[in-house]
Amino acid sequence: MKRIVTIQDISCVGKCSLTVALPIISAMGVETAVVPTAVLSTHTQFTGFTFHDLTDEIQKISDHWKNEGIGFDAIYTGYLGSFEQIDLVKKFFDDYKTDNNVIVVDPAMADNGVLYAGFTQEFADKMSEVCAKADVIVPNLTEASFMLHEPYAGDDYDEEYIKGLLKKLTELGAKKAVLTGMSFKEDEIGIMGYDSEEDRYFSYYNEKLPINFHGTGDVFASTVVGAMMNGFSLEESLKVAVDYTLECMKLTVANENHRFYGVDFESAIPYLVRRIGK
Ligand code: PXL
Repeated sequence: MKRIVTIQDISCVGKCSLTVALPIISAMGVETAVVPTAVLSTHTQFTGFTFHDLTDEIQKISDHWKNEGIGFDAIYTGYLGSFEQIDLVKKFFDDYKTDNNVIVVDPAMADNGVLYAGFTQEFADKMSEVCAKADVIVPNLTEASFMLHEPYAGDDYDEEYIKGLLKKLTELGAKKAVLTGMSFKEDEIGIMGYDSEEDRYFSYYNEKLPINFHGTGDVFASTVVGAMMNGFSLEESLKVAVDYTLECMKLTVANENHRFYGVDFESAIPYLVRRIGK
């Protein structure tokens, strides 16, 4: 069985970060080790959330695993809470990267043109150092714009502009860059990516619903990692992730009692498992 490690916070209520990555990747038949970087009562879109920093644990956990001879088929990072955590994650990559594993970075720090609570342009610059070490990065347009010091284009962009951003993202150092939430037709949304080693662009779109939910980026990135660990190519994995994220959103809309803070990814897990042929 493949084993991955994901490094991000645990928001105890919120349907994001570890409470999404752990169930989704596990459901895909992949052992999912975790490095919790902080414990929050909820994600930061709530007011009054508590925050307990676990930065001091990161190196200790990593050192113990080294002693045990533990390795990973993928290293997947999401929301990170501080500059120091970013330095520790970069070191973790140096310690655990091999010729046979893959580093996937979701620079989860912003959406809809704004940074999440507590983050600054300097933090976005620091996050691009994590992206530089990745095989695959999956920012949304807001995150990419902050990392590249580009004005946020909102809905006002075309393919040429996105291709330019993708190329610049790989120039930060990542081998492959994927922009999520890309929409060039009113009724379609999906991804556009660039493979710098093959100098090739790719894209995939599915139905666009007239609604946005929090946490879909984490559902998406977790699914990409899980599908790759099931032997899917990156492009096939991105398709699975777009389709599953849409399925989660559809089931959320259909549930009139859905939570306001995240999607019903749990209800769509049977779809995901069927989709990857498990
Ligand atoms: O979904 C990304 C995310 C992860 N973790 C925390 C967050 C957010 C987004 O707001 O606040 C703590």
